[in-house]
Amino acid sequence: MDKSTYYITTPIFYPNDRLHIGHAYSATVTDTLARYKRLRGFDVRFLTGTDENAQKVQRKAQEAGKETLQFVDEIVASIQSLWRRLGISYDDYIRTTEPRHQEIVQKIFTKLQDQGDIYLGEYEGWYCTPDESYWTERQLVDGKCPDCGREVERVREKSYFFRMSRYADRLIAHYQEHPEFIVPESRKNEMLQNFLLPGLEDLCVSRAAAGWGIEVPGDPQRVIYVWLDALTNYITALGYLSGDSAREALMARYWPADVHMMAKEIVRFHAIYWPIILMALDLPLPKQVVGHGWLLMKDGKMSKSKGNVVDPNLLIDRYSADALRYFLLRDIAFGQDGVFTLESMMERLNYDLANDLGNLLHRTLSMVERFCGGQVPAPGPHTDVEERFSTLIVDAVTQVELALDRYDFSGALAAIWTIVRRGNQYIDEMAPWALNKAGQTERLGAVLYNTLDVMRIVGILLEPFMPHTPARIFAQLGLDVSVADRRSAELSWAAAREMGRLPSGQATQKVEPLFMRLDVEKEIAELEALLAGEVGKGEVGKGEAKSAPPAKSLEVAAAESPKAEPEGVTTLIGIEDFAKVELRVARVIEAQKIEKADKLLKLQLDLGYERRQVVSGIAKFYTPEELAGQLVILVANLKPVKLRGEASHGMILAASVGDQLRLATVAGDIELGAVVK
Ligand code: ME8
Repeated sequence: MDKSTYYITTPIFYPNDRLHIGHAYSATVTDTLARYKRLRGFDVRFLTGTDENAQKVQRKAQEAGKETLQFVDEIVASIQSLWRRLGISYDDYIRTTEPRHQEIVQKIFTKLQDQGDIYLGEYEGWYCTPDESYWTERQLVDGKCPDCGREVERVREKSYFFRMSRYADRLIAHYQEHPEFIVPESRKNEMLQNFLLPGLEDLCVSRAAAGWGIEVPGDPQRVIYVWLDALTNYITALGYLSGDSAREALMARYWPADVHMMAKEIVRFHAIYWPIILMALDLPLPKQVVGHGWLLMKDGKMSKSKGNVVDPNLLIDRYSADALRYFLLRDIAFGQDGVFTLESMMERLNYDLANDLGNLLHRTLSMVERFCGGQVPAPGPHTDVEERFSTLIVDAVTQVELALDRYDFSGALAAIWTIVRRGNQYIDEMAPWALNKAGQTERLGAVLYNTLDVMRIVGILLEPFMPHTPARIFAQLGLDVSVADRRSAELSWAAAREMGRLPSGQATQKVEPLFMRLDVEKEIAELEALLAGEVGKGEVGKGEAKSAPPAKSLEVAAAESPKAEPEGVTTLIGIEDFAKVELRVARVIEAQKIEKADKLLKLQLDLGYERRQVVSGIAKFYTPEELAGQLVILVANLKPVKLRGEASHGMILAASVGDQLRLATVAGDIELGAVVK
């Protein structure tokens, strides 16, 4: 039986400057879906590319004093190199300057003209060059572009128009019959209210030629409007109308697209104009148009003069592509805007990757080396504990699948992390070091086998999100990576549900940390210096592309960002500020006095997945004996400090008024390490 196909696309990006982490986010979510579908056995086609015929690209080349195509070639090379480094597994990269695209766009234009969908008229109105968008007087907001708020240019020229109005009713009916067409659904209402219901105006589909762009067939005075040209990339890349049967077979196999992925500002073009163009061409419509949120900076817009443009290459150099991908996918709630901060990235890398994931593999392998001579031990019979663990894994895999079906990347990773955290707890509870001491060799082997096996499962589940890390995990588990490449049975997606599929007897590899723990303060200082350096470089370099206008989305964010509160007033914080504080439930294992510090107690805390020492100023209110066994709430992501020579990794919460103090705790039973929010 033929495999089901899955055709997914990113927007084609304007090559007018190097891409930033917002673009990297878009490519990463698309890639994650493509990889996931491949693992699930789909015949996947993943398309990305560049939208090169835009006027603003030509203007940027002129500013840089370069011939347009040469300018574009250089940027395209930088984009392709970034995608390679980030592990973006596209099957095809389309450049709209390629003949395979340009010739077909002209054929499409002629076909639409012959059918009477395109006619010659006169355009009088406004044009936003940064957005490459036409606007009517009525649509402008305070005389500016309603999308990005920038200046618009008055245009009056003979132009070709597309009779959009012909298809508006069919499009509205399509929305009704296919409620899943636009994700999230709120955007559908926006399309209906703002564009379709008030009456769709005919779209101007040409510009006066200025030496760049695709010529209107038979009219060298004009070029085809860049959005008409750009949108068709999704089918020209599949050989539509190419006359080449091998290439047209791609069209037959993959069209209609399953998902067009993009950020919210261009949903309008994909949910209105693109379906109408397809209707006019008598082609089926894509199954889904998915608009994600924007990646914003803490101080609003990303601009080189502010020194806050984040080049993904810098983060890949320092932390690896997988670390960047993990952060983007885990930290941003899909569909919503997310604020990028170096602090939150460092925290994710330290807590989730170095502590939780890295530690699980590291401590297990170290014990296998110490107790089992560096060989994967034999599995033993499951006890109730393993049965429960196995149920947790099956549930988590289901959660990952459900989450990915609704584009909830963060939720999918959180589900994988329930396995990782349980793995660490399992080690704590089973205490292999004690089994070793007690000479319970078989049980010891079984426990370590299970933990290694859990790493196999985690490795499989991580593949769509972090394409480089699983191979490293598998290699350390002694699995031949070439076997992993061939997707052997124990590394298939289905095998992630089954404990006990790891072969035993093979030698594990030397312990090599997956992710390094970072000194947050030092990292941030160094990164800020590096980012500032990047700005300098861009501005000084003669003949270099001048700094880009800030990404539109980031500019809008600045305009919308709330003003600072006046001093002396309780500062309201957003949920994103609160979310920075990681509160967790911990149990006090023991408390001790600190010599010559009568206010301080040194506490050993159990967080389920790790032990911590915290120094707390509660000696006047609690005795060490009273504290032992208490459940407390720990601020788990506080920078470590030294108090009276003792390291303190966090702070426990207490309520205090006057000379009273009471520890904050949680009512009832809850797993150690549980997040308080
Ligand atoms: O619009 N956060 O190209 P473009 C998240 N050529 N995603 C972001 C982002 C941010 N801050 N900034 C950019 C175009 N993006 C047209 C598309 S498609 C036929 C033509 C991502 O270079 C996001 O996917 O301006 C957004 O939709 C896209 O880049 C816009 O890229």
